[in-house]
Amino acid sequence: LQIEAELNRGIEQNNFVLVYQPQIDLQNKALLGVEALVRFYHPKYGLMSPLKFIPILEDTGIIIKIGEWILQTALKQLKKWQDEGLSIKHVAVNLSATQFRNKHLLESVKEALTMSGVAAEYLELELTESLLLEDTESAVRTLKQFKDMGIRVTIDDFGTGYSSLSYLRRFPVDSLKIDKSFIKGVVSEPEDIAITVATIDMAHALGLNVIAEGVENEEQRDFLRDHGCDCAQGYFYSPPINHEDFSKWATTYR
Ligand code: G
Ligand code: G
Ligand code: MN
Ligand code: NA
Repeated sequence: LQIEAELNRGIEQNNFVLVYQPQIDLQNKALLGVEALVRFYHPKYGLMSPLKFIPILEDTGIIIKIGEWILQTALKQLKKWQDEGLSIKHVAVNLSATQFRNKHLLESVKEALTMSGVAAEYLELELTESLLLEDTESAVRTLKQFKDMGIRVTIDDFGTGYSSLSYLRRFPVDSLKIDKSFIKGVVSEPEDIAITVATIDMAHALGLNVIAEGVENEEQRDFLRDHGCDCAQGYFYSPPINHEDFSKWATTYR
């Protein structure tokens, strides 16, 4: 209950911050986009992982309010970077199940775009596979509305959920993000290699982009690039960092 109250006050107390991680085009090495990830600094206990506090935000419904703050903050930051002349093609924002099911989702996304002055094509939403499979009919409807608005959608943590190919065909999404658990063994474990290569080929056969997350070294980067993966994200390039550090990173990258 205490933690609930603290999370609930988190925006006003400036205890939530966003950190940003670059996404790199594997074929030309250019900075392509950035993923925004939320952090919570507990007034007493310090930094808390989203793995701990997102479930609490979800169960209490506080995620709706925080989710709107996350979207608005990420889009405003992208606008600043674009005004500073940084070439960033999109900001990716994670949506959780409660947000995705909320009937005001579309409205609040539109509002965040309007408030920030960012065009819809610069926003990418990351949704997990399992979230989409909860109610496929309504998921398809919501995804179509995003598509009509020009917003792009990525299936996050791909491969860890149910991964039905027939559903994948029905979802109007733009890209798949291969989960970091497969990238970990992508140069050494035959199963991870097989799954990663198959995912890249399948995504391309369906006209989708593929991004790999959790890229930590040159060997993984080279393997993914040589197997046609479009984009990469991970500690090899940069961990998630605050906006000031990201500005510095981006101006010195390359
Ligand atoms: O950022 P990591 O750095 O620790 O994130 C852990 C988990 O929390 C990931 O599964 C990630 O998708 C999720 N997460 C991080 N930021 C957000 C966010 O802004 N919204 C939602 N819904 N999930 C997030
Ligand atoms: O939203 P998603 O589930 O994709 O969250 C990404 C998670 O992966 C975050 O917790 C982020 O901090 C973490 N992450 C980002 N890059 C790396 C990496 O190179 N290695 C590992 N192990 N984790 C990473
Ligand atoms: Mn993500
Ligand atoms: Na992921």
